[in-house]
Amino acid sequence: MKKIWIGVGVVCAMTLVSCGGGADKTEERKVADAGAPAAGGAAATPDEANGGTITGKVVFEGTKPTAKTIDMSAVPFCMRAHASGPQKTEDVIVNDNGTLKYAFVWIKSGLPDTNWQLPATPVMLDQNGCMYRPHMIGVRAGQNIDIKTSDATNHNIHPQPTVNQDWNESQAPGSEDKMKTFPRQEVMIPVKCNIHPWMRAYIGVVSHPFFAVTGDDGTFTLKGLPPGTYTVEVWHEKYGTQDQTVTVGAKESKTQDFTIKG
Ligand SMILES: [Cu+2]
Repeated sequence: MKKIWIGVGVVCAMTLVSCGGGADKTEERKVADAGAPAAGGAAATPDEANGGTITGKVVFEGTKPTAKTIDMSAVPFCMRAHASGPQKTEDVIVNDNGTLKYAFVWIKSGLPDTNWQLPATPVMLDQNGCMYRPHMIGVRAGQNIDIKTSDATNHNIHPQPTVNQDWNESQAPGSEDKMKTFPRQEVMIPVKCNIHPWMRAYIGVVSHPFFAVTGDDGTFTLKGLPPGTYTVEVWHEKYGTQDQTVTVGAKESKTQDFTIKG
């Protein structure tokens, strides 16, 4: 426990913006305890029948950036994997309906202090065609991440957290999956591969179940929220973060869209 406190102190010293006030320190403290088992009492699950819902979409505004072709020519295996069409960059994907893909939406603050049940199933992260699939995942603090490789070439998985512990492991073709967890909330952990510099994934680690990654329609739904006032944050790897305050009652559904300017 003492070790965790020292760790939080260091993080606060380095990120003065997010750790300036007393309220933020309380938040950091909760964050530090996110993965710890609760002392007694059954773990809660979101009450989807009686809870509130926050839904919306992440709209992109501006000139749509053009995805670039990734140059994999240095590694013939990787290039052959995309023989039918070159792989494009995934840092900004604007969907056909004008929304953003791979935006991470989560409840940043406002939730009661609850011991939320951890899902038993892991979240999959594959290395396929020398790309991380999918590009972004959301996972609970303490939940397993099943890291697999579908490729006949060596990879190296190198998450670069600032709140959790850094690690760096190679994965050879045909080797068994790696089960990994991050014990502490952290939005966001970039993941690189030391062998293939273009490989990038993002793992959002959250201490509760209310988060989503936008897909091809750019929408998100956070269901089963206890009635309350929440800070909902969207995180995007290129456009940063945006917060909105949303109050939701029991069985109430609120729509809160985000507009990200390109
Ligand atoms: Cu790789």
